[in-house]
Formats: sequence, structure tokens, C-alpha cells
Amino acid sequence: MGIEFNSGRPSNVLGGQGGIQQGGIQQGGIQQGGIQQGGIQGGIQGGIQGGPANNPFGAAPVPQASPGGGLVLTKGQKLDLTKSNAGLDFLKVGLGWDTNHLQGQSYDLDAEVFLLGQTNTVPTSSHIVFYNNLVSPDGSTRYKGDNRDGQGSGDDETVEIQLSRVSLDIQKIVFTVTIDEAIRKNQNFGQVSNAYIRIVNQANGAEICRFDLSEDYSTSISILAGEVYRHGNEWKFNAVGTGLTLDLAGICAHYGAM
Ligand SMILES: [Ca+2]
Ligand SMILES: [Ca+2]
Repeated sequence: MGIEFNSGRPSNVLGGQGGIQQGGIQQGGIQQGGIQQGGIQGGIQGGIQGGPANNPFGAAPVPQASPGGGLVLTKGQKLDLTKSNAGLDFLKVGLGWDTNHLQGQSYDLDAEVFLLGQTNTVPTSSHIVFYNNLVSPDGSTRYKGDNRDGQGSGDDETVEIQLSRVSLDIQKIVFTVTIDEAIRKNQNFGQVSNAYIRIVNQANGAEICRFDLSEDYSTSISILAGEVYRHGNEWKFNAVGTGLTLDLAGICAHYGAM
């Protein structure tokens, strides 16, 4: 069964224009190393270091607080979620952005969640949670609504995850952000500002961490923002922040969904 991107939406580049998309996918192929590296390092470094440090010298990282009160992460930083927050089960993952409305253009950014098994692929296309598939098969992961313009501060799109409900065959939950019709509209993440991903403990509303996607992503039409992954019996977060030249169809293909 194929993935349906179009239902419920007025238009979407993913339905056609194979020639243009081919370019996007192939170019993205170069960056696939970036995705895989991020994933592999997430597992290996998380296992070895066992802590939030991405500091090779072992010095304690300077604590920083975001406006929401959570720890501010830097690119590539790993953070214990459940180990340092006893009883943590319900997460809210918030993604926010603002766009410069150049020449009256509208920007529709979308968050997607990929639930990956051992082979870093989705078991089925239903394991991609986004605006056209609101709940994962295990019921753990819920997409809370499609924001069409990113207006205003705060979270523009959110996903809720109940960690204890995540199917045991799922090792990693990856969060991406794409620009709808980026290729047709000639839009990229260089025209997007204040983008971030943050994780909130739903039980008490406290922000655990925030990662500002402040790099220059002007060659990217999508971003692998971060990933929540298993580490033994615990869950950790990896602030990935890799810009991609893949559109949504290309990311789906990368994770094995056709
Ligand atoms: Ca959207
Ligand atoms: Ca916004």
C-alpha cells in the first residue's frame, strides 16, 4: 500500500513532478550519510557516554535554560530523558518556526514522525505519523494538528508520545520538518527563522529540553530535527539538526516506506 500524502490537502508537490523530485532525492542521497551517521552515533555515543555530554574533554557543560525553562541543547548533544526524569512517560514534542513572508509567499511547514525498527526503517507506512496519519499503529504517537502558516510564537505543531506504549520493535522515533511544496515554491529553510524542537513532560508541563535549529539551512528543504531513542531500558534524545535536500517523499523512501 502506498503512502497517501494528498488526501485532505488542497495541493501537494508529492503527487507528481517526478523529474524535479528525482533531483531532490538523488542529491539527498549524498546526505544520507548524515542521517545514518546521526542515527548510528546516537546509539554508539549514547551507549558509551551514558550522559548528556558532547564535550570530549569531560568538563561539565555550562547549564543553560531556554525561555521555557528546559535545558538548551547544542547540535549533536544527547540527553537522558527517562533516566533523569523518574516516571516520565507522556512527552509532548513541540516544533516551532517563523517564516519571512517574502513577496507575499506563504510557507506551510509540516512535522513528521518516523517510528523506526532495528534496521532504521519503518515497519510499515503506518509508522509515519503526520498530517495524513495521525496515530501510530501502537497508539503511542499522536500528531496533534497541522498548522498551515507558522504564525505566532510557541509550538506550531506538536506530537504526543506515550513512551510505555511504544511497540518493543521500535528503537527510534525520528522527528523531521518539511516545507510543503518547497520545490514548486522555490522555498528552503534559509527563509525560516526561530525554528526549534523541544520536549515537554506532559505530566507537569515542564519543558525538559529545547534545541534551536539556528544553523544556516538555506540549501535544505527539510530538517532532521531530533530523535528519541531507546538506550537499554531508558529513552534518550539526540539533537540531530541535519539539513536535508529530501522532500517528504524522499525522506519516506530513505526510511524504507514506498
Ligand atoms: Ca503544516
Ligand atoms: Ca511560529
